[in-house]
Amino acid sequence: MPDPSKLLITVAPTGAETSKADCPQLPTTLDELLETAQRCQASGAAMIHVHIRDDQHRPTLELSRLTETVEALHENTDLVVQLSTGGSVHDRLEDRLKVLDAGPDSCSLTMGTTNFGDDVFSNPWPFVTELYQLTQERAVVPEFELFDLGQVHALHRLLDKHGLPYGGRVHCDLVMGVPGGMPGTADALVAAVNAMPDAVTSWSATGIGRSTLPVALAALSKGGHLRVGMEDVLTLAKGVPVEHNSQLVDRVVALAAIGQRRPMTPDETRELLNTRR
Ligand code: KMH
Ligand code: ZN
Repeated sequence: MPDPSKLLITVAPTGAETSKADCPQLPTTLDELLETAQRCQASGAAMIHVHIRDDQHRPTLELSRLTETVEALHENTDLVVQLSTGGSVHDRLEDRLKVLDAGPDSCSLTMGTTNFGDDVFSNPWPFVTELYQLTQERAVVPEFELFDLGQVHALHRLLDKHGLPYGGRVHCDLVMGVPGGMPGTADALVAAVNAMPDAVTSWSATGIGRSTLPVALAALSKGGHLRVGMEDVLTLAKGVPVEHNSQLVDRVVALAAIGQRRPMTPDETRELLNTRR
């Protein structure tokens, strides 16, 4: 039984949506990613959700770069390494399936197609089931990304048909406040958590943009874990840019302390998620 006073903090430092030109402090090179990862770990993060960039700072799923990134994160940090299989809205489904070849501990797995601002984040059902079965074969622990209530329902369907993930734990992340998905409100969070399958063993939440604080506070109140980072929010307050991902980790560590919750270590997270040793 996991200790309810412990808080898993996942940092999502880069994402695929923000350009380096618009945000020079966004970690886009491997050196910048490692520096961010180390500082965020020191601040209290235990898992890192990784999107990588090419030499021109554009999102890429190039396998050799992904593999090098996973190895470098393992060598230079203790963090649980979760690769994004969502990539950018422009990535091909076949390239997103190949992400698992890079050998991450965990990967994101989005439970359905979502309007994503003016774009479409495509996750057709056959792709979801193929990726899920691949995670089972490759011993990679999926984190189910839930952008709306319908995707919570889809998780019931997936688990009913294809069984539990590798390791037997079911970990979800509510991604809230995306234009096209569920709003980043306490009401939506409670509805989504209450609709989750009984098999869910842990969940975190993240609120995009201005919803980051309401979602973090609601998740803490409801006993959930947190994801923070510049993938999801670029300001600390109106007109105050995030200069480093560790500021976002520090802020939720402080919020959690008020609620008498302490950051979970990477090893405790490996136990929680039952990742491959
Ligand atoms: N960049 C978004 C289109 C994931 O990492 O799995 C998808 C995303 C979700 O960020
Ligand atoms: Zn992502």
